[in-house]
Amino acid sequence: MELSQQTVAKLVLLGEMGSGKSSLVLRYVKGQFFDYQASTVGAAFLTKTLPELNVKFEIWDTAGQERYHSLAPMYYRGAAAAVIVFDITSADSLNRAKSWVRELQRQGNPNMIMALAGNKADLEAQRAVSTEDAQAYATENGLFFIETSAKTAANVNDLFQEIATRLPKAEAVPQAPQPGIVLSQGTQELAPRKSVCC
Ligand SMILES: Nc1nc2c(ncn2[C@@H]2O[C@H](COP(=O)(O)OP(=O)(O)OP(=O)(O)O)[C@@H](O)[C@H]2O)c(=O)[nH]1
Ligand SMILES: [Mg+2]
Repeated sequence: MELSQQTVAKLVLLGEMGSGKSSLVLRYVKGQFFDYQASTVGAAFLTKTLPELNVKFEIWDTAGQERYHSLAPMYYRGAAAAVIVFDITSADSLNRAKSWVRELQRQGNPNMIMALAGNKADLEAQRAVSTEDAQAYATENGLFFIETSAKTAANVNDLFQEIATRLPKAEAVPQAPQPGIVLSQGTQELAPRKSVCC
């Protein structure tokens, strides 16, 4: 890939209903926050370009409510990232986040960068998940972890910026061998990978 070529990366937000997925995206893309943010139906699509890193994010903000799930973005196999969001005031929301992580690990996209965002960090008095516990879980599972507040904007830019800086590196790493395919050392896969999906 030419170094000058723009990296277009799909980024999907997953997590329990009300954890703040839409609020994080809205804060990041538009610099806005609403105390009464409408629950997402299906999925919302937004883009954000980072000229300094030559990255364009195509952001899929999914619905936390099961009946509205739109999972298509998860199955994309190119440069991609997933932000799994939980609410630091809800231990249940961390459990839901963990089940999303397991699902993504099962998908096994070697290009996917996964981040765990502990959102609503402004609600320290109601905290139900300790930073240490969430960090330990993230480290065990190879996730990048950060606590955010869509309300105060704390760490919101950093979350997406960190993902953006990891993208080119993720692309440069040789792809993990798929079952049934043996890649000898030093050999590059030249043929485009065929996708069975979308
Ligand atoms: N205090 C505080 N409230 C937040 C924060 N982020 C989101 N909220 C509030 O939490 C509620 C839910 O936020 P949403 O962004 O709609 O959550 P969501 O994950 O998109 O929810 P679904 O679309 O239903 O899956 C809204 O009332 C937001 O104002 C935050 O960082 N701090
Ligand atoms: Mg939403």
